[in-house]
Amino acid sequence: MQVTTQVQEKESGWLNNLALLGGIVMGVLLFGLVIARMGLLNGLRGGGATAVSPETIIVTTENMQFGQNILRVKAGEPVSLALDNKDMYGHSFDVDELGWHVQMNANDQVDAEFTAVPPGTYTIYCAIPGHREAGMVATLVVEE
Ligand SMILES: [Cu+2]
Repeated sequence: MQVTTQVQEKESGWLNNLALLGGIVMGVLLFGLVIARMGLLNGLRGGGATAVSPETIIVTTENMQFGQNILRVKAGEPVSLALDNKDMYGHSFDVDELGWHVQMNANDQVDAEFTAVPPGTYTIYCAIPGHREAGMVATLVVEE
């Protein structure tokens, strides 16, 4: 009797190992599928397919200036901004007409997302007193 029990335990242990191995194989296959799908989506993005994640625009603020004089985005598409403030004092990213208002702390990075922008030309500025006058102004062009 004892021997039979031992054999059964050994067999179930072997089955557990097989199940574990199967799980690992499935995991690897799923991972590969996800990677393949991501590659496919990236390939389709240029073809006018619905973008899953918006393109991120990095805007650096340094020495009381925005890194770009002009930002261009597409109307109606999600806009993802990565605001990177390299100054030792706070700034903000404001577009009054679109209701975009983002505060940036000193030496800090903030991510912000906006959507559905009507075409046009808008003024970007920093709302901290004196900063706009000192040159913290840029232009946002929303293209059709
Ligand atoms: Cu500022």
